[in-house]
Amino acid sequence: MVTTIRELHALARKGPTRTIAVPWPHDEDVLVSLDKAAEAGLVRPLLAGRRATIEQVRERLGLRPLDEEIVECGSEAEAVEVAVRRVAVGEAQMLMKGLVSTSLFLRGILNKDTGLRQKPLLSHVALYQAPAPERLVLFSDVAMNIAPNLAQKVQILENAVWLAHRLGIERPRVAAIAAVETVSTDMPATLDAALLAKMSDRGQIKGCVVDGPLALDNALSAEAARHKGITSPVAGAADVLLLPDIEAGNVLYKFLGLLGQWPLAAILVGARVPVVLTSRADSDQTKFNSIALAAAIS
Ligand code: COD
Repeated sequence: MVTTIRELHALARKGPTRTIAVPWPHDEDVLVSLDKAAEAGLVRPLLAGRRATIEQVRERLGLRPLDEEIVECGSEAEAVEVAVRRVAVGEAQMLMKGLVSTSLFLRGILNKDTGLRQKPLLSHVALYQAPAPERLVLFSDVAMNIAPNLAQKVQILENAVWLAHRLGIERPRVAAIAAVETVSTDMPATLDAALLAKMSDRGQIKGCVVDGPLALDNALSAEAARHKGITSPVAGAADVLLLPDIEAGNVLYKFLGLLGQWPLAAILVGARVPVVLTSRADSDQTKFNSIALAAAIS
């Protein structure tokens, strides 16, 4: 079982070098992370963008040219189209968002004719290394699905559980997060969370154990759970946090990013290949971690 981001790097290094298509990689953190990943033998970059700009950024950073292919593109939209197409025809085995808007990038992946859909619902998973004791915790969905209904939450949960299994977490403990740990008709997230827990009890959701509603503190802290008198196999020990919507998830994601203390890797699950999807403001280290995660599960 992978329990730290460092172990994830080691797992990624065991696999073959894969081609990673990156639209509009005109960004220091993107290029530094690709440089590190290429050096580690994880990837061979296929860059869709402006060659002159890529070379300028490289020069500014003192990076040497890599063994890579650059496809000249005149716009972000063209770059997304080229990168997605190269993956679709099998010339690249991973995809990574460059300096393009998340919506534009996601629409390219979702395109019914030319995109990369595989599972019925694609979702984003942020994988954090939590401290004391060190362990991996998956947060979803913090970046793609805006206001998922119950059926979509089941799919988001299943995608996160799929990823947890790939990392060797055999029976992930899933916390369906709300603001409180009791069911309240005024708070729809608590109703969905209670239904997900019951679906898990009845075997409608498999391969994991789900409890909810749980508040963030009692999902992650055994002490907080004890304090509130919650008895649950998930409380205080959650491996997966199912966030109620993109607002809750993304605020948490950005806040943890600003604090910068929990190492992070972030990808999209459900497409034909792993997709590295970090925020533009995420560090080169987070981007490298995310490439390693994508490589580890390829
Ligand atoms: N998985 C599979 N299919 C999907 C998904 C999904 N997650 N989302 C939409 N679809 C399908 C729909 O079923 C439909 O067939 C088609 O795609 C269009 O659906 P719309 O009209 O809801 O989609 P769009 O194109 O308007 O929006 C889809 C986005 C993913 C672009 C949108 O949900 C979005 O902008 N999400 C937030 C992205 C973002 O800004 N994140 C911030 C991160 S920092």
